Amino acid sequence: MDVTRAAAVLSGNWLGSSTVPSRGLYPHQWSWDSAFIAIGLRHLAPERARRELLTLFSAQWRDGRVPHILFNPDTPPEAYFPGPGFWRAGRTSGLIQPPVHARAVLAVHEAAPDREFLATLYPKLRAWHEYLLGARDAGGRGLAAIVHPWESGMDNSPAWDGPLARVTPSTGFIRRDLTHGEAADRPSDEDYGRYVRLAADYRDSGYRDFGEFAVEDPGFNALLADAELALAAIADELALPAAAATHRESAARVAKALQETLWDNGFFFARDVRTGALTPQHTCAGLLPLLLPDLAVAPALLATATGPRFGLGRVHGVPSYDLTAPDFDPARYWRGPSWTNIGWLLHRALLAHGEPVLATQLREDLLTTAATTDFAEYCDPLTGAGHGTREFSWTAALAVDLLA
Ligand code: 9YW
Repeated sequence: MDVTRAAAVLSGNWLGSSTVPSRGLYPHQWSWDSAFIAIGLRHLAPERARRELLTLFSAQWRDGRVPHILFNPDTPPEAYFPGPGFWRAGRTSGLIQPPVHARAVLAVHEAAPDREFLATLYPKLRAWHEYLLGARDAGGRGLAAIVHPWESGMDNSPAWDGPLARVTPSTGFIRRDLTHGEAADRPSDEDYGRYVRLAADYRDSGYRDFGEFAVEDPGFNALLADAELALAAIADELALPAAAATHRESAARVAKALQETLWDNGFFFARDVRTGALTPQHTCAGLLPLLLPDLAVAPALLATATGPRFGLGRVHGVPSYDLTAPDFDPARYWRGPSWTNIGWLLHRALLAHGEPVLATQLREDLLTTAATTDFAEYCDPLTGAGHGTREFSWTAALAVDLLA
């Protein structure tokens, strides 16, 4: 793959102080996208990588949350729904996305050391993690709960079908996403109506209450534990050893809670906090605890990753959903397709757990697919065909990182 082409995608999507995930479909700044984008940009333009993250954190709320979207004031309001008028939260949405930012900040610093950048972001990252481990601990189990499918970053994951069934869909809004995306590649109208209902209820509670949807997601919490480890490394860099020790302890607590409460019969499942039950679907979120270095169940989880459900090494990327499930759909968003960010995370995880051959194979496949699909948003794991929007920023950014 040619790094120049990936760099051109990122330059084309750069707005001056942040990068849009895609010019047409996602014309604002998204939280976890920016973290993945910065991880690629650090090799091309470290100043832009720092700016990307600083811009996002300039929108952090007083309670510590990092909003999932920071709206670009120059984008016409009809370009994206739900826009700022819906959220009534100034320039941002009121939801969050997975906490991959500390990892990104550390990675940017490692590529281009800048102590001031670290010192500026360290207290903000701390406040962000404290919000997640405090206000978001809906179940009292030491895990952060998400209050909306969008917060998982995996919008229409089959794991949300059960909890979402309780929600009455909103009607009477216009979907802007279908202007830029194929309906067969996107969430259904009914699911979209439920997303809008949940978001409106959360907004009307002042962005405080746990409503009908409260879920402990293994992917989100694995990324949180990993982020606490990154924050510990940042604290070490800043010569704050006591703080570093606290972050390591916190990472260990989250990892322990994950293993004690979400691991069942060879896999990590999401818990529906309302019913107390684990959701039965095997999704790629359940593979993300492999990011954690001391994971006792890693061999069993690796066996599931390479077995028939995810076919790692025999398919393209990492399927977002169980290949053997009757409702597996190779084209529809998070119900089957492979996404580059999950592939990139699993590549790291495989290296951490002594699987260099599989890691290299995954890396080569991710790079080939990025190049042949013009940096598609996601791909069919069985054929490698591109789906969703093209010239997608994190596909380009993570390809740059895999090439470096
Ligand atoms: C939407 C921007 C976002 C990603 C999410 C992805 C999608 C937004 O796009 O959600 O409008 O549906 O699911 O992970 O951050 O790229």
